[in-house]
Amino acid sequence: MQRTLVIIKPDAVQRGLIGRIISRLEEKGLKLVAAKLVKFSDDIVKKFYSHLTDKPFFQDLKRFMTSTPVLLTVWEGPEAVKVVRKLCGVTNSREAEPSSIRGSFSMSSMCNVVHSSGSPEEAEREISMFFSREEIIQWERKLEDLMLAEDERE
Ligand code: IDP
Ligand code: MG
Repeated sequence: MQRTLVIIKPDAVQRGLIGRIISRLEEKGLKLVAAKLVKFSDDIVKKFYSHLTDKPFFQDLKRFMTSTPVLLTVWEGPEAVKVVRKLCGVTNSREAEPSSIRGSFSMSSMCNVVHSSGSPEEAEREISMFFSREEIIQWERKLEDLMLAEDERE
């Protein structure tokens, strides 16, 4: 089953939105398989956002991402990466679908409440940055056969 990383960012943690964001993902049918509260260091931000270090907004992004702990979560489901990207909405929250998480909770292109992995390869790299194998919990969801067809449960 595909996995994706969702980070609940400092703005959402400060605003008390953790529960509402997690609810959206749970309600959709994604399965939570790992979670951890972490305070990012400058080095982690540089490594995590290595594709952005040359951007003019990078210093602000680093300050933002290190300001408050973030909640790291891993979710599982068929096509989880694509499904969760859609649920989150596009980077600039002002352009995001109003029903998406960013579209619902943010007006910013930086303080956009969540991160989600952009591709299955990115998801694997990001998850392995923060979680060991033992920290990803395999558990049986009792309602699985009511939520997914058999060929979607692999
Ligand atoms: P993504 O989070 O939608 O995948 P990326 O381009 O990977 O978008 O950028 C990572 C993060 O960097 C964004 O979520 C946002 O917090 C910040 N960011 C990206 N582009 C801008 C910008 O133009 N201005 C300010 N912050 C930005
Ligand atoms: Mg990205």
